[in-house]
Amino acid sequence: MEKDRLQDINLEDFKEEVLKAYPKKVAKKRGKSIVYNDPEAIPQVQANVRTIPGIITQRGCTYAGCKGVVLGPTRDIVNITHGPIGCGFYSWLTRRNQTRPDEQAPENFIPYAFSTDMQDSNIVFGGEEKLKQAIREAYELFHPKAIAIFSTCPVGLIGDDVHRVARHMTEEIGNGINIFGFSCEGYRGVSQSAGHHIANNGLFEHLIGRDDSVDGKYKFRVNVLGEYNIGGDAFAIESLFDKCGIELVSTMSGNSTRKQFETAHTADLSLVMCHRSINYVAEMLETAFGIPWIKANFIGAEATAKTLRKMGQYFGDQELIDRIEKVIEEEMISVKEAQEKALTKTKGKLAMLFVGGSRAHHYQELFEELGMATISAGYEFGHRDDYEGRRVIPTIQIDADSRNIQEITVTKDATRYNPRKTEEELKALEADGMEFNGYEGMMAEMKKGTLVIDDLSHYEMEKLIEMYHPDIFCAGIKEKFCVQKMGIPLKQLHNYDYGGPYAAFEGAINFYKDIEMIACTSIWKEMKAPWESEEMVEAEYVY
Ligand code: CFM
Repeated sequence: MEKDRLQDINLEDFKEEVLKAYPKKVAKKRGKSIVYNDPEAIPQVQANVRTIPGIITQRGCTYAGCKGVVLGPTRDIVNITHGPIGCGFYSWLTRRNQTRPDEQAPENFIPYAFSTDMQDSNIVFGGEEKLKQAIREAYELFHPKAIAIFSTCPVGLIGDDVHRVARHMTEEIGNGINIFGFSCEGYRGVSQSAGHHIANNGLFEHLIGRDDSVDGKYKFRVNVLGEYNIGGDAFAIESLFDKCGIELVSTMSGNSTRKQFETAHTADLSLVMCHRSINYVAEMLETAFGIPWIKANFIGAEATAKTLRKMGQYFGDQELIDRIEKVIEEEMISVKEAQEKALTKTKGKLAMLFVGGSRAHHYQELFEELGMATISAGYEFGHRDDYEGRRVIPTIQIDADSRNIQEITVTKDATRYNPRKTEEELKALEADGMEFNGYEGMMAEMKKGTLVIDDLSHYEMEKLIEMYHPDIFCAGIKEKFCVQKMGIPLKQLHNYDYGGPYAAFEGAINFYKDIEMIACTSIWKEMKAPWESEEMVEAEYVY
């Protein structure tokens, strides 16, 4: 019966139907972001452009991408928001990025929200003095090794110079403290994506490559970039690496410390989980220090096995390869057991995923393992390369919004540039099927005819649900209760609601169980929104 349902679905009507409601010009623009996929001849999708005013978007701001996403998960850097209190408050802890202090870095500032709490008078007379005072206060209270300052919209509007304040306070405090600022005003880009880029530049300029010490326990040493330890994902990955005998030098930035950033250049391979938020750092590490990078995915049991095998192949050490195979074999026993149990209920169900800039792709793997079809997916702020693959990068138009972000020039480090593999070794690995510096994007792996929608609007989301009744909708807190009032369960794929980890083998098992519970209960059919069960007075506007 479920199979029939999939065949009955006619996604072809969607685009025309949804665009009808928009004014002509808006419909024309939105139309370019709504495409039908063909993995053989991937169509162009409009992405990373401004949201049309008046449309309710899922997106966040540039400050959120810089402070909340990239620097936020680091535990021993004091992150001060220079701005009104709301910006600091709403970027505080809601993402569920976890951390585990240890002897090397016992400090943990994640539970605190540091803000300059700007008032009207600071807007009129300037806020730099207040910022200096906040830094002094934070230092006196906590004696951190590093302090980062994040600019919110008013900071850019009134012209406070956070970089000058950072330099001034580094000198005033001394003691080897590292203070640096980010010009990541909320409006600086079209979404959080600009904030990622600004944060990546800052990591490189102020942290990466400052400490050459190597004190790991294993000889195979890697970075995992774009892994933010939501719900403990990075913990799951690290314990898996431990079983294989692989050293995690740095996660950027889940459960990270200042030292991890500073020693990242001592690793021999970078694995890129979230391509969108951190591909710039991967490239910089390669250019400056000679560390190759590959796209990795630890979401999904098969994807995890594939990534581990790629690591074995890269290092080319038979002992490591054997150990990896043994770990996969052992882990797969409980994975298969959990998968088979879930499959009896989940098979044939339909999913839609609208999340950020990478998870709408990665989680399709897990749904596939559950026998569920993803009929529609999209990113909030992905770029064309996240959809169509990195090969389209040279054809992406640079617009005024992208020019707003500082471009930094990275060159070979004079003393520490050390190509980890020779040209010949890289070529041989490539001939063996290994892909360096590559990402195929979401669309290459989605079925023909599925709907890909960038920067989904609230109206489009309601239409999707009304027309196709998916069994589960994956998005975030802004969408959650609207969708559930329509009788469809929503799984938050940003903070995982209360669940996780979902990465690696252990995470896959958790996901199977959670999705079986959420998507296969009949309770949602009993759900009646107030407007469905109560009498309503309807009226029309009279102009
Ligand atoms: Fe990367 Fe992320 Fe994501 Fe992202 Fe995010 Fe996130 Fe996300 Mo929310 S860094 S792009 S800016 S994987 S916070 S951990 S879940 S939108 S899909």
